Amino acid sequence: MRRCLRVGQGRTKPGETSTMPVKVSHMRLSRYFLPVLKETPADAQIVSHRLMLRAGMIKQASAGIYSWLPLGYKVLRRIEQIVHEEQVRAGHIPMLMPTLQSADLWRESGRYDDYGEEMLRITDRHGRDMLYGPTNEELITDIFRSNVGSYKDLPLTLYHIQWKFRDEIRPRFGVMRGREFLMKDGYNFDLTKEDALHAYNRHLVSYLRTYERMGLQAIPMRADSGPIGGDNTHEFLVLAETGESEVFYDSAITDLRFGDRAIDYDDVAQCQGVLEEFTSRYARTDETHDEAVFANVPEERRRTARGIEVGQIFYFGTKYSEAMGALVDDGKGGKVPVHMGSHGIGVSRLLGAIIEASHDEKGIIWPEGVTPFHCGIVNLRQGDSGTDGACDALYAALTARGLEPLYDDREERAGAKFATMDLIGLPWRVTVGPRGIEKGVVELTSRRTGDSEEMSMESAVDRIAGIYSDF
Ligand code: 5CA
Repeated sequence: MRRCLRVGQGRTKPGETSTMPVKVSHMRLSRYFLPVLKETPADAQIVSHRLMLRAGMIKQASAGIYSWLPLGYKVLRRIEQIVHEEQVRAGHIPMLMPTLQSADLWRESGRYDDYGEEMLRITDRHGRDMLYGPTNEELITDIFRSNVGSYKDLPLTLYHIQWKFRDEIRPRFGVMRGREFLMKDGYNFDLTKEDALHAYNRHLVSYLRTYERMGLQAIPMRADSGPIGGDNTHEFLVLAETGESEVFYDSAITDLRFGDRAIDYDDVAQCQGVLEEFTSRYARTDETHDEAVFANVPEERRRTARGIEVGQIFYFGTKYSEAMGALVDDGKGGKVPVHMGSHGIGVSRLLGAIIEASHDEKGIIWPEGVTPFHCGIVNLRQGDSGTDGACDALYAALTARGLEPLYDDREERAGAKFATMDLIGLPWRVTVGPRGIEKGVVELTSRRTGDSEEMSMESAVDRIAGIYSDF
């Protein structure tokens, strides 16, 4: 192995500072691990699943359980990063809870028996009942009740991004309906119902921002709360023919954008205003659809479609805090159960949803916000000192601007290199060929429009850096 570090090599002795430079390995396709498939996998029914397999992003380990290969892992991390940034911006606090939980907590809430076959139950060597968490209301309520006893510590919203397991009867569509999947789940604790509804609104606003940063339009729709409980809940749906949910909405809602408007997450009225703006039009999943109310929407705006659920927010009051004794001193001499809600984002499902919303017959088209690499570099004549040197210089100039290019330096035909770039969907490609070098230009191509433009290498770097300065 070329770059294998032998044991002891490069180690720093106690008291010594390391002088070994850390060399960031060039992202060259010849050294990367991108196992693209030539054939279309026969068992994948929807385009996002097919493209994720073909682009070497995931590999099924067993039904509904996937390994995340380097390219898929990179996008997963980008999505996770956006979720973190928007949660922290909203004032929510990151933490991490384990995947395996004790059944005892779930017996306290009464959900150990209610959850049914979807819960993966495990017995440890001491005969204790454990489970692989499908969600974390019980665990977080236990953390809360052990550590918080006063209204003075409220409001509090904690969240984590962790793997979940639901033993879905029919895992399908790749990461879209997995058994093991990555979820962001957040939990708010508030003294009053009003405060908890503000937390609900804050989540709604932060989710609008989160999905838009990923290039998605996700519409909040009135939904059913299922095993989580409570009456107040919205699902966020991305419209797509392959979506698993049937949805009914007023088409006027698709004109709404959150955009880059300023938001103060402590401003109760402002957050409530955003909720009203985005939920006053008719938009419901089939679980809560009401034909009589839908009939009030002007006929030309009534739409029935399918959607992918990429998130859900819940306010469920004191359901868990009462069952599990999560009480706080209310400042008036009494002890009251806290008002709670939980708020989920389907982090791994989002990869599928983004691809369903953004692809063409050649492959994926990543929105700039989540792309695994900022651009591709295609060398049309590998081994030619002119093009090789230009590609190295381009690579260095892009990385110096904080960008991450993927350089296709393989000894392949131009057609094969273009096909790979189109399949993996990097939004921008710079093509470097001998004729361009003679003229002092490279070619910059947009994956989305297919438009190409010749320009100097410096201009191409400036252009790409400019595009990403907004993300
Ligand atoms: N405790 C609440 C909120 S934290 C909860 O579990 N909500 S949930 O059931 O709606 O899940 C949150 C999100 O996880 C869903 O909106 C969906 O996007 C994603 N999700 C749920 N089940 C799966 C699955 N089997 N595969 C992939 N993603 C899933």
